[in-house]
Amino acid sequence: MNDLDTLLAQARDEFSAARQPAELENAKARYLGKAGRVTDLLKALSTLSLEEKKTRGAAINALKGAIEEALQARRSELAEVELQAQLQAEALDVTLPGRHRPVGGLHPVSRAMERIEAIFASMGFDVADGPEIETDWMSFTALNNPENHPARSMQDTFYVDMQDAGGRWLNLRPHTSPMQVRYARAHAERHAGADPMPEIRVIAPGRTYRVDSDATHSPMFHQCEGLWIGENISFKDLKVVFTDFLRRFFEDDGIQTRFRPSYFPFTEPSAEVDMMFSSGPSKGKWLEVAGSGQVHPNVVRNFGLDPERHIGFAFGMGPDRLAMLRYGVNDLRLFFEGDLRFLGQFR
Ligand code: 2NM
Repeated sequence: MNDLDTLLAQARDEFSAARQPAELENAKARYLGKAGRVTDLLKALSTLSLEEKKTRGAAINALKGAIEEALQARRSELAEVELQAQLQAEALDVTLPGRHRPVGGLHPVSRAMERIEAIFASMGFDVADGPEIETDWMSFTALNNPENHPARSMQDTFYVDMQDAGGRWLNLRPHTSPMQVRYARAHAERHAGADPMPEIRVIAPGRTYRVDSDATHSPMFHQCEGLWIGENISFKDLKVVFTDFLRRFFEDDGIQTRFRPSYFPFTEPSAEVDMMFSSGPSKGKWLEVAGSGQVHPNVVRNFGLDPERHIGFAFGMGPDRLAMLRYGVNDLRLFFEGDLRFLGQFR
């Protein structure tokens, strides 16, 4: 191998070793640049004879051409590598599913609550909410529960390890009636001396708590109670109001209701409200949906009103159960587990 062949082999090796275009251009300068090896060879020609110049010059020119060819080949390779890397980096898989922004929605129980509130509001009922931690007097005594009533027991009611400013022990309200009591007392005070006093028409929806847990009971559940007190609001008003409510809530004008005698300390007389759909899977079956009755005179007195003049009805129902009936859910616990596969079906 002559010196020119060796130089060509070296140039090819260095070009192959270059991993970046800039490295390659540096290698090129070492051979073809102003101070490069090939340029040096050409300069050295001046010392040769004319005959030697001819053959040596031709050989150097051939070498130069071969080096330029190798350079060009390596440039193309590096450009191709760079292009492939760029294509990889910017690869776009058009078959991927789109990125969607999940849409939230109201909890089914909230939806039921909002329906209940809208229907009663359209009948002139105010919507009241208030404390979930209550005193014994608000949760039981004001509602005509005897001191030894079993509902007051620690097996049924959650007690809070805390007393209020007056040293009274506190509980998690087992129903929303305390809110009815608060509302009625504030109403009686605001309208003291007004004759006639404006009617009390209010519902109290919200969270309530009892020591109970199975497929149909949750320790936290929802209640909505209603109260209508006027000069002579009777059981027939209760029947009309509640039947109308159920027909609108379930969008079934053929719903029938049945008021079945019962007992509650806070009402007299008292009745369970049963309803029957006019169609659908449970047609022909009576379903218990609420408790109700004429507000007991002792309770009216605890409102701060005269039970001889202020007469009316109250009812209490479970929005959780109404939501189960409306949406066809068979296990109450599904509402409170927070599983989005279940909850997402109610958007
Ligand atoms: C029920 C059943 C019957 C009720 C009574 C009252 C109040 F405050 F007027 F005394 N509020 N709600 C009541 C009556 C609740 O729940 C099953």
